[in-house]
Amino acid sequence: MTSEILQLFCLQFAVYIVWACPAGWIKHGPACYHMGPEVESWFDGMTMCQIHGSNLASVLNQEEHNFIVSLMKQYKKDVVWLGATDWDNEGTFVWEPNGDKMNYQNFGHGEPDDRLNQEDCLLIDGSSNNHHTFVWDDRNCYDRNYYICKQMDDITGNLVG
Ligand SMILES: [Ca+2]
Ligand SMILES: [Ca+2]
Repeated sequence: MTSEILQLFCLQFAVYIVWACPAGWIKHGPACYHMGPEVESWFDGMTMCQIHGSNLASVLNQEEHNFIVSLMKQYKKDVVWLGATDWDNEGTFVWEPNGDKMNYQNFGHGEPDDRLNQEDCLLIDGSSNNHHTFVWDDRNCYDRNYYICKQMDDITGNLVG
């Protein structure tokens, strides 16, 4: 084995053994997820995630959406804040805190509707008492809902996001 290959092997092994999710977090793909145990405003949810080295979760594709929905079902949390707002530009949701553009969306029919001109924060709504079945909706950021944090694997440079 050349030293180059050996180095690569060691690096991969180091990444493998070092990267584990904190206790209480669930590993999926390149990230760790944690369902907030209490309802919070969007702001307080984001703060709690950040205190724990993460952000409110971004959802980058259908597979990740499906995974988070599976966690919502598992933990019996019908309505869960995600990490996006249209605070900067009404009607254009971006992933916070970096303002990353959305390349994937899964809004329910008629959403986002900015109801009463007061809905700037994103959640997944799985409530059984309306027409929303695990699709995205904008809500008042001060509403209190469950929330999900997402911590990226920082070893490969995808730092917290
Ligand atoms: Ca809005
Ligand atoms: Ca709405």
